[in-house]
Amino acid sequence: MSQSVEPRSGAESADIDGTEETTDRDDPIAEHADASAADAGTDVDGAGAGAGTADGDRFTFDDLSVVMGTYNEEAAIGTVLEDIERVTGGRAEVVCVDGSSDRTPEIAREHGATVIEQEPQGYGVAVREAILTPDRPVVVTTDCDDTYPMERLPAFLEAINDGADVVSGDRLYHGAETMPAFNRFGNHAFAAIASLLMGTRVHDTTTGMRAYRREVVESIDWTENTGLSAELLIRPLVRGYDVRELPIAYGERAGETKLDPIEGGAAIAKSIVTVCLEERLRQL
Ligand SMILES: Nc1nc2c(ncn2[C@@H]2O[C@H](COP(=O)(O)OP(=O)(O)OP(=O)(O)O)[C@@H](O)[C@H]2O)c(=O)[nH]1
Ligand SMILES: [Mg+2]
Repeated sequence: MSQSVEPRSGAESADIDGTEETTDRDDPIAEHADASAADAGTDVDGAGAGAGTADGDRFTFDDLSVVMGTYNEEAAIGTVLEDIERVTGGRAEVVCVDGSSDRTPEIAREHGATVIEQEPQGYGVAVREAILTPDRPVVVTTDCDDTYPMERLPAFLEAINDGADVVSGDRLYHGAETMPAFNRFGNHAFAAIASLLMGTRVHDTTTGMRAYRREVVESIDWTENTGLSAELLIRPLVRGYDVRELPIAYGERAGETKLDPIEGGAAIAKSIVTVCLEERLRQL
């Protein structure tokens, strides 16, 4: 597949405030993606010739890597990897960057995942390694805690095939009732601050589930740790890539959180302000 992922100029295609063509929360792409999710795999599961590698072809699950940081997630990893296998027919590659002291890496290997061992140094250090490891053309990030809906992988791939460079799962659209109230409040506040600073409305800046064209993750230098998720949305958006939000359900976390809400929240707020200002300055 040789679609250009050069950023478009200005806000034309990066606008996700709903005033432009495809990015409104109720827009046709989101609805289309919702519909395709209900029919997991029919449109994107890879019957197409060339498996998305030839010019003009669509990406399939053979072109997809699902990547995650894993840190003592033995309560969830089996379910998450089984869901990915079921939804993609075992065709997506799975990469876990692991810092666990429990059985997480053994379980991951038993499910056929590639496991990269790394001392635990925080979310962003692990996820940066995870997104840069595979060489498949589409990378999806998730948390390994059973909160994100793997059955929506077809919808994410569909939006990439529709031309998106980044597809960002919006947990807050459906209310995120399973999210602790403090976190939910914080996530709304982060999205409001980022929107103000970027001049473009976004609704969930800290989601862990996104799809990226490989060229996007490779063309930007990532600097943040706890705030990496916000950075992975903000830098491509301000640079004019086609970034779209896709409403997703959000489940109850299995196992213990790895994020301290106060300390982590402060780090994320700092990352949002720093990254937004850096990107706005870069535009001058
Ligand atoms: N390898 C590695 N993975 C990490 C590290 N910190 C967090 N993770 C993983 O990154 C993902 C996100 O961490 P979570 O604890 O779910 O953080 P969160 O989503 O902000 O918080 P929750 O509301 O509890 O889900 C999980 O899959 C963690 O296992 C780390 O230092 N090293
Ligand atoms: Mg999580």
